[in-house]
Amino acid sequence: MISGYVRRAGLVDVLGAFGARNVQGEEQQKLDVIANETVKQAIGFTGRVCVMASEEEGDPVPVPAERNPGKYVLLYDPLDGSSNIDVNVSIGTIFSIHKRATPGNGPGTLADCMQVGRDQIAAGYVIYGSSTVLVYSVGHGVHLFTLDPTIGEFRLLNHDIQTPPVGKFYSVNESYYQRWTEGYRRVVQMFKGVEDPQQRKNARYIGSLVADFHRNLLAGGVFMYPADSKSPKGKLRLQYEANPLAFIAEQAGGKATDGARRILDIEPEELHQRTPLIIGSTSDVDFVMQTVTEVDAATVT
Ligand code: P6P
Repeated sequence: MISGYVRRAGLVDVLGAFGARNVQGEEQQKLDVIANETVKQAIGFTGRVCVMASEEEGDPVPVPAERNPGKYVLLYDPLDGSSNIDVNVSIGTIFSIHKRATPGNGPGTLADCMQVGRDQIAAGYVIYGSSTVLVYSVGHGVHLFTLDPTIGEFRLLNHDIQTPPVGKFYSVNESYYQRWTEGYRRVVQMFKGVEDPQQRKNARYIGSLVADFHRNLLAGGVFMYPADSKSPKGKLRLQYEANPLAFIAEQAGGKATDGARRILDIEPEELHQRTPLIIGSTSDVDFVMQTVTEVDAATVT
């Protein structure tokens, strides 16, 4: 349904700003609102979930008792990268699924939405790119499906994706270079091959998390959105961006940290909390962590 809107964005009146701001203070695009409502309605009526939390909603959305709330919890970013919609750059829907944590079978609560990432039972994303691709895991490997619009079905293309241990790409918004610690500056210099040509990687940054993550998942690479002097907690959200992608990355043999801790071990303190994110090929994530730790420790002293 969302893919249908995205692919006709210029033809039906869904482009541009909605005229309001979301709980993050971001200007909502019309497609943000449409995607959010689509997920809320479609999933809310399945009888599978007891509560949903969305990037576009300030508070969790409990499923009312009369709709027989289910035993699952859905956390989602309905349309990540929406600032790219009007210029036809790939965007995506990201989702994270937990079992309900609170007792009973009534409407779910905020507590159900505040579970640690390692307890997810499923996670994934849909990327609206040259094709519409669904990537998900239920804890037994990562699987990739492509939507066949001629029959309206997702067809399995890749079973049990393993991300390369060493990647070809590094992805970061280098315009923030001046805001980074010395450690991240050194990492990017090394990825440019300044110190050792052997360490050079191709720079690829689309500015749409799902698109950058997906390319690195398949081809190998590391995506970095570090904390910086302007965003001391980073920009990306823990519950419905970092956690689901970290679940996928680890299931595919990759790694995800906030620069110090494993993303999936971070105990959430608020629903929309932000986190720095270093995610992708294991040896690249380890290299970033090691370099940043060593350089910043030396810089501090
Ligand atoms: P910046 C899109 O707005 C988004 O939330 C992610 O999809 C993307 O990775 C990031 O922000 C880009 O942020 O600061 O580089 O423009």
